[in-house]
Amino acid sequence: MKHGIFAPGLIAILIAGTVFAFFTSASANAREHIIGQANLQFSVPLKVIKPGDRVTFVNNDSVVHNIISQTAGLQFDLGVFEPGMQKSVSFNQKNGVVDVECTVHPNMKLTLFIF
Ligand SMILES: [Cu+2]
Repeated sequence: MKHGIFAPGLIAILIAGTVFAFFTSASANAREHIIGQANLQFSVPLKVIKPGDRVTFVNNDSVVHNIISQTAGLQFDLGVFEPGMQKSVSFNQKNGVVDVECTVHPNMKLTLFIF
């Protein structure tokens, strides 16, 4: 009956490996861009990225942020995140100009150019 005990774990490992392989192959050429938030501003006002790239937002402030985009077709909402936390968003195979803002701090603006 050892087989019965180990099978679920083995299946889980196989599934995890397959998922990992899928994501690593899909993002083989993708880059990660780190954009900080400090003093209630993004670390850069604009950034050029490529389709498939990922942007990681790092909260270096002492207050929460909630970073969003309402740009048609390129919307995202990272939700409220605490000082010291980071959240990422991937832009999958789509060109565009993304207006990024913070719902907590209306003066925080960032423009992402994806092409
Ligand atoms: Cu904010």
